[in-house]
Amino acid sequence: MFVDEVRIHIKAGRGGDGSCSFRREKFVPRGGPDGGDGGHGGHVVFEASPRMTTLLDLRYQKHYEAEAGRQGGAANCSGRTGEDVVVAIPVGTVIYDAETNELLADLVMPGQRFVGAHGGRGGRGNSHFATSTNRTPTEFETGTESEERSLRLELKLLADVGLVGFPNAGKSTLIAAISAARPKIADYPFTTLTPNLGIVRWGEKESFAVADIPGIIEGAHEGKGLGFQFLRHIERTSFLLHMIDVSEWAPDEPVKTFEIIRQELAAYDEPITTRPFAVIATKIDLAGDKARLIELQKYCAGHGYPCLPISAATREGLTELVTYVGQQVAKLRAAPCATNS
Ligand SMILES: Nc1nc2c(ncn2[C@@H]2O[C@H](COP(=O)(O)OP(=O)(O)OP(=O)(O)O)[C@@H](O)[C@H]2O)c(=O)[nH]1
Ligand SMILES: [Mg+2]
Repeated sequence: MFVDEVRIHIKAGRGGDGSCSFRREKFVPRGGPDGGDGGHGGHVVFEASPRMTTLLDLRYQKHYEAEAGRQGGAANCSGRTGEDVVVAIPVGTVIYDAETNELLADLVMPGQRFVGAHGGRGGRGNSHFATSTNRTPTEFETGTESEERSLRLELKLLADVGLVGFPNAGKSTLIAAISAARPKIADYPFTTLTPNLGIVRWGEKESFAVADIPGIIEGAHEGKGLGFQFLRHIERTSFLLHMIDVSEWAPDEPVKTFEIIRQELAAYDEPITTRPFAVIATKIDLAGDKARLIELQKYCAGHGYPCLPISAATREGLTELVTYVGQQVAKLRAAPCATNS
């Protein structure tokens, strides 16, 4: 099961108390203070792990608590430090404070860590409090309280290219044809219910990552179909492919389809519509007299949008598509702020 949003509660370990103790030695009636310090409490730490692909584990375990520091001991023995709790999360997870919605961390690199809750400090033992006038202090510090907070974690896939389109447009068929991803493909809407990620190799040794997400439909902004729940997975992409079925049996007119998708994207997040994109006319092997393809091509030419016809079934246009997208991604990596204009 794919889970991309969870709420959890974390609590670090409290600091251990300092100790109050005096040296006991034979023939020394009043030994000096020797109370050791308390240990620091453990932290709750998040670590981005490339082995994890979903937040599912955190749906089952919602509470994480690190160990408290131990109390200091006699003979200046420090208490043991509480062990950290390390929570593995997928690369691409964004961590928010669940109450204030403040963005706390965005773990995009494998191995990257974030301390979500700091352990309390250990208190000092009475050996620290001896002065020239008070050689037998009974004073010691208690450990400090630890941090505790509720968090919301969101996984946003890290991909260069996002596939958007109506259900059944051929998104998953394309990702299966150009990468090693093997998503479910079928002749009915909403076959894809969770995002798929595929790595496309091109050129000598280059590659880009593509995210295939469930289809969106008119009214997605009102929650129709699967609503917007998966659009977060194209937020980090730098290039979009608008997948439009131009086969003669396509249920919708291509230009209208394109415009609806643009409106839905704008309703989700206006800046997404300034992102560079190309229009992909899919299923051209079923295009009949090509009326729909020609209509879409004319429209794109009129607006200056790149339009690439493909058939994932016969593989027509796939090499051109992969090379074109690879080049665009390479350009965008070099100049990450470019837009379609
Ligand atoms: N003939 C032909 N059929 C295609 C082509 N691309 C996709 N199909 C068929 O179209 C249907 C839908 O394809 P999918 O790839 O599942 O479509 P999708 O866009 O991922 O759909 P959702 O996951 O529901 O959003 C399947 O029956 C595919 O076999 C193509 O180029 N030619
Ligand atoms: Mg699909």
